[in-house]
Amino acid sequence: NNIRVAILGATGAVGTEIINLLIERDFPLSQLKLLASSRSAGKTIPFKNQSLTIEEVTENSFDDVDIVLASAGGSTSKKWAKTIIEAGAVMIDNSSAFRMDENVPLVVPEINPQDAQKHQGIIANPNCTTILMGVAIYPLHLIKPIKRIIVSTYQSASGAGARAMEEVKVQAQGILNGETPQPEILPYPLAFNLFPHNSPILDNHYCEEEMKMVNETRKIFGDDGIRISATCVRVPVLRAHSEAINLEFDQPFEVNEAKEAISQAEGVTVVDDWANNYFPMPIDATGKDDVLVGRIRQDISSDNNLEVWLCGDQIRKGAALNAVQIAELLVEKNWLK
Ligand code: A2P
Ligand code: 11C
Repeated sequence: NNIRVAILGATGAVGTEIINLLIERDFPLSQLKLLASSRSAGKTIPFKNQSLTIEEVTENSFDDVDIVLASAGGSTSKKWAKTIIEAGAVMIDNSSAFRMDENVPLVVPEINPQDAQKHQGIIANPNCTTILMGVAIYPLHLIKPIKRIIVSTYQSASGAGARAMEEVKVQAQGILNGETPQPEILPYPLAFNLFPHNSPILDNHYCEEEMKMVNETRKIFGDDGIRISATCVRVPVLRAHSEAINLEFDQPFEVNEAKEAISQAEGVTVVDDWANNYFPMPIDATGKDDVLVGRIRQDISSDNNLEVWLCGDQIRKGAALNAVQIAELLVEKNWLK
């Protein structure tokens, strides 16, 4: 065990899960440094049979580190990227800060592991909705190229961070007690409600989250020609995202062949029980590494289209797990430098 890792944002929803995954997957650590803001400095977090102290991130935090797993938001990633690279570490960044930078590989290990080798100090972890969709549909794209994707998402509170998850729980309890919800982290009450995704609206009337699905999917698949339209919605689920996806090919795709291809793929479990109307649900996806995929069916309105439904743990495969898999890939292939 010889890899020195730092987690930037170690107290957050994703950071906490990264710590669990490093233990669970027996990552070859020689040192683990937990970094966050001054708000958390001095707090302790249990790690195996020790207790690790959270440190405030400073100029010298990365001097003795090989890999930085960053999940403290885009501005924190931008602030520290140069320091991390100059210290000789590789930053695996969960934020959107560098994803579309042409010098930064955007990697889902089940799809484009080879891109990680080209890094110049930063590798970006894609947006959660993009990762979950990608692992589910890439096996089909390999057989018959996908021409167009229409996707609607049902995104959990976890995508907005640990404090948003807490807000929904407290809100639900309050509403049951007859109180009027006063949201602080999310823009509107989410308990017993839903709303179009809370990321900024762009000039084309899509929100940032929707355009991430468009641009990031094209970059990961290495195919700028795929036409994609997304509608992203925040729903009162704690930590797994769901997606309804319509895929268009330039010829019919036989449903059984599609189901077989998805079931053979890494990182995916098919849950497709028509007899019992039992398909992927967020409660079943929560805490699981695999993306659950089902309701794979012919689109009755178009011969060349399939419908697919999925649920995936937003914090695990959607963020922390994908980042840890990238770290494992770098170690395994000796691509750290
Ligand atoms: P802190 O707990 O000290 O605020 P989440 O996405 O769940 O909201 O988590 C965000 C993570 O990013 C937390 O670990 C948080 O630490 C960390 N963080 C936020 N702002 C900064 C900052 N300016 N510098 C370092 N870490 C930060
Ligand atoms: C959400 N996917 O569920 C978002 C959060 O680009 O990493 C993460 C945004 C990002 O709200």
